[in-house]
Amino acid sequence: MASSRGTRAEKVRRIFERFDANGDGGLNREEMTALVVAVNPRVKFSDEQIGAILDEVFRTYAEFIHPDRGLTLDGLLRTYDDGAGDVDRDFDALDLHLPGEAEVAALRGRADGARSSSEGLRRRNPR
Ligand SMILES: [Ca+2]
Repeated sequence: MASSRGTRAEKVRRIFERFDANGDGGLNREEMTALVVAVNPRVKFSDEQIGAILDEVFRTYAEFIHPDRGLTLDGLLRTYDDGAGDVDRDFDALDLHLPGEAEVAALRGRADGARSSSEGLRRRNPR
């Protein structure tokens, strides 16, 4: 499918933004930990295991690591390209939605206001 790559990149970007808690354009160890835990809801990681996973990612993707900010979006995209995770599965596990679906989800989950703080933030910046 010709369009799958674009959709895929968009999904990775959404995942990235969800976990870039301080919005600096990189995923530091703390943010990466949250991501790894969130996309593996059925796995109980020890601190040691998490540490090992992050060491591996930061070593393997050293060229995508910003010294202060951590793993960049390009780096995260690369980890998925390399098969480190399944974009579609992770995307669904995180209950994320692409723009078209988001409106449907908003209609469906109107009572659930807590989850969309980042969406609210975006709406405050009209373009
Ligand atoms: Ca960050």
